[in-house]
Amino acid sequence: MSDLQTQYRTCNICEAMCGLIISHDDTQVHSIKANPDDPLSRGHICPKAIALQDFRTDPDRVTTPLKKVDGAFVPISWDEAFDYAAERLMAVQNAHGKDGVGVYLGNPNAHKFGNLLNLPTLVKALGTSNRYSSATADQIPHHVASIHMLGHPMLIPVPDITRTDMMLILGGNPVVSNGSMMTAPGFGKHMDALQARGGRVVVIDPRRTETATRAGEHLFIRPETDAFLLLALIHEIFAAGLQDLAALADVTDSIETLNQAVQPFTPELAAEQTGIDAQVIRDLARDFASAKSAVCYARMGASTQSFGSLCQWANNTLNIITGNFDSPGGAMFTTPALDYVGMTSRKGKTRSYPEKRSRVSNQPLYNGEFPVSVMAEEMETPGAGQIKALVTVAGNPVLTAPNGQRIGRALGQLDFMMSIDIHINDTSRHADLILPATVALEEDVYDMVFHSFAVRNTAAFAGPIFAPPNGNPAEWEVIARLAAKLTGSNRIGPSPSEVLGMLLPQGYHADKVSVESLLAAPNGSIDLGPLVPNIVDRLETPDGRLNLAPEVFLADLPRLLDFATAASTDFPLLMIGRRQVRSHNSWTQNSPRLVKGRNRCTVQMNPQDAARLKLTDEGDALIESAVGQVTMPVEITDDIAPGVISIPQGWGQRKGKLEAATKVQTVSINDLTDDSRIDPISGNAAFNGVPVRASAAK
Ligand SMILES: Nc1nc2c(c(=O)[nH]1)N[C@H]1C(S)=C(S)[C@@H](COP(=O)(O)OP(=O)(O)OC[C@H]3O[C@@H](n4cnc5c(=O)[nH]c(N)nc54)[C@H](O)[C@@H]3O)O[C@H]1N2
Ligand SMILES: Nc1nc2c(c(=O)[nH]1)N[C@H]1C(S)=C(S)[C@@H](COP(=O)(O)OP(=O)(O)OC[C@H]3O[C@@H](n4cnc5c(=O)[nH]c(N)nc54)[C@H](O)[C@@H]3O)O[C@H]1N2
Ligand code: SF4
Ligand SMILES: [Mo]
Repeated sequence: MSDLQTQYRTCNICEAMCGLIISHDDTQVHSIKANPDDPLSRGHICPKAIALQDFRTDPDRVTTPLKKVDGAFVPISWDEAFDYAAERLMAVQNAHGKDGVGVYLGNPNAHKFGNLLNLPTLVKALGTSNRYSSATADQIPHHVASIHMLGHPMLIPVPDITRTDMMLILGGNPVVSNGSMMTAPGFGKHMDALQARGGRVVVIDPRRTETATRAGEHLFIRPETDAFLLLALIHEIFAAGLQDLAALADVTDSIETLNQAVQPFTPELAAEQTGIDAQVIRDLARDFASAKSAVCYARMGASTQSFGSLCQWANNTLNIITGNFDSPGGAMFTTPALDYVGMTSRKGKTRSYPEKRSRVSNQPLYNGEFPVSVMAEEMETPGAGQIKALVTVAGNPVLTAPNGQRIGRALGQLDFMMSIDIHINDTSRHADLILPATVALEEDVYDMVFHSFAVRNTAAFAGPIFAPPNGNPAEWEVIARLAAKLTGSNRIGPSPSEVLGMLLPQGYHADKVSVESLLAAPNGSIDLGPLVPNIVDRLETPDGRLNLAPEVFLADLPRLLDFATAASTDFPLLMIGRRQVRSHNSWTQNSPRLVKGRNRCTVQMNPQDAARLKLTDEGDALIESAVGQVTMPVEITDDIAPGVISIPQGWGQRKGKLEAATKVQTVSINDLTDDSRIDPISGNAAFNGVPVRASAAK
């Protein structure tokens, strides 16, 4: 055994960026522990971080390029692999035009700065407009609200949870997810501290979540009706004359237009739609507006639904009109060491949105990407611009996109498909070529994205601990070499750490933060302090002002007013999703230490519904939607509202080489979600509120 060494490192599985202390020798990890002195995570860790070592040694990991020959994958050399990729992709583009090749980028890319720096070069080399990512399964409503109100998609307000006196959480479960568009490791402890200083947390969710239980205050809401609630809160604040723009009064436009627009959204209407009592809504509005500071935070449940964009607009608006925007204890903006907004400033530029519309069903394109919901139809529908080949990088849309089975069928019809992935998963198994990727401990780590959404400004960088297997290149280099091959060049750009060295001097903390100072930081991380007010100088709208009532949202209000919650007779239940502490999306389930124990892929159902449907905890239920069906164990609990069922996301790995390490077959929620259900403003998938029916499985 070689000498033991210690590395301070950020976990890059989820958005929380927990500080870790990793003890290792040259060949293996000895321990992975929480870093109590990390200025952001302050000793928080979750079981997934321990599994970082498993992803490296996973026996099912792809460690050489694999080419499909007569239906079976055979190892080939890197040179052969790049030649084969370029030959087949170019053949498709020669026959069908540039758009004949589609590209899908999955969630792990957002956590790997080498990928983020090099993927734009690959996408440019492909020259296709058929671009997709997991972002439209996740968060486009947040970007759309920021674009129209603040002028830049990445000016995302973050709840200042360390100073707030009241927090309203809609459709997020940060005790489990550790926050999203809100990097808040150890959220539960933040919540405890908030309550200990006399503050309140109110959780609004169709499920009494782990966050709701710890918060103490919880209100059940009927799925997809959050916009009614948020607009009623705004309505009530105007009615009580409690609106106050505070420091933003001089830069904010259209408050009277907003007041007029929310007139129809009374607490009584909201009560009818949401199931929350009108007086409770009135009290909540007054408490929120009169709290010393308060912040409303709406996430997945409120953004991946049919009114996702309206929710995010109303969420910002509620914070703004109560003086809780860009002010301590409210929703604030980070000043990150690597300033992505500054690097991509839109100041003084006028753009029209959506940037484009999709070929088959006319859905909007934001941030250069079409909704993943239309990817299947773009592969299936003949004509100029049809996708005939696909490149996926760190993605698994067969399990993670709505109506995943349809995507699987469409992948089977392609002329060519290739994936860069660590696994032969439910998506990459359709590929003709798989290129292996390096995993976290084999790479540099600097978080380019999530420092921008963090509840405190910090910066951390660490290098690789282990060499990749078989002398493989780092993933950034695989991406860069593929791009170079496609453009007939043999040069690739500088390494990610070199690029970081060039970008940090342009950021907010150039005096303190450089690659060298980060590597020398005693805890592996530099503390850059609490969030500070800054938005007035940073507004990126063409006129430099904050718009409270963009037309795109006002024009969607009639659709909300028409929304009928009357359950369909064929599909009387509403399905929502959930996340679990010991899994991350669809890919950590191959770590035995994360999946051991009972099968967690259960359908949660209220006792009233179970009794009516004659379902018990011992039996399985058949769940059917307009697009598919699954059979799964039932978990009866009054933590879920009557009329609603919850199924966890990320399961359903097929039996075979890469089955979930559980001994039972699990199911994919996305065999049930419907790709025709989207938020029309943003194109984001509406995963929540899917009409379904349940019965005892035969
Ligand atoms: N019904 C429902 N569906 C959902 C959601 C939901 O709440 N409900 N959530 C949505 C959300 S928020 C998201 S972000 C998406 C995620 O959707 P995806 O990004 O499509 O899925 P992931 O499971 O994150 O899969 C990532 C893939 O990356 C591979 N991988 C892991 N690490 C690496 C690496 O370092 N390099 C490479 N090249 N590959 C790697 C894994 O093998 C896996 O195949 O799912 C969405 N789908
Ligand atoms: N452990 C773990 N952590 C993760 C992930 C993971 O897979 N596992 N994934 C990461 C990713 S990619 C993301 S994007 C984040 C997401 O982080 P969160 O936004 O916290 O996501 P969820 O835990 O899915 O929480 C969504 C909540 O919305 C509720 N909900 C559903 N429909 C509605 C509705 O109509 N209205 C309201 N008010 N609530 C509703 C659900 O019951 C659920 O509690 O988590 C990240 N962190
Ligand atoms: S919460 Fe878990 S997975 Fe997320 S960064 Fe922290 S340790 Fe990693
Ligand atoms: Mo996500």
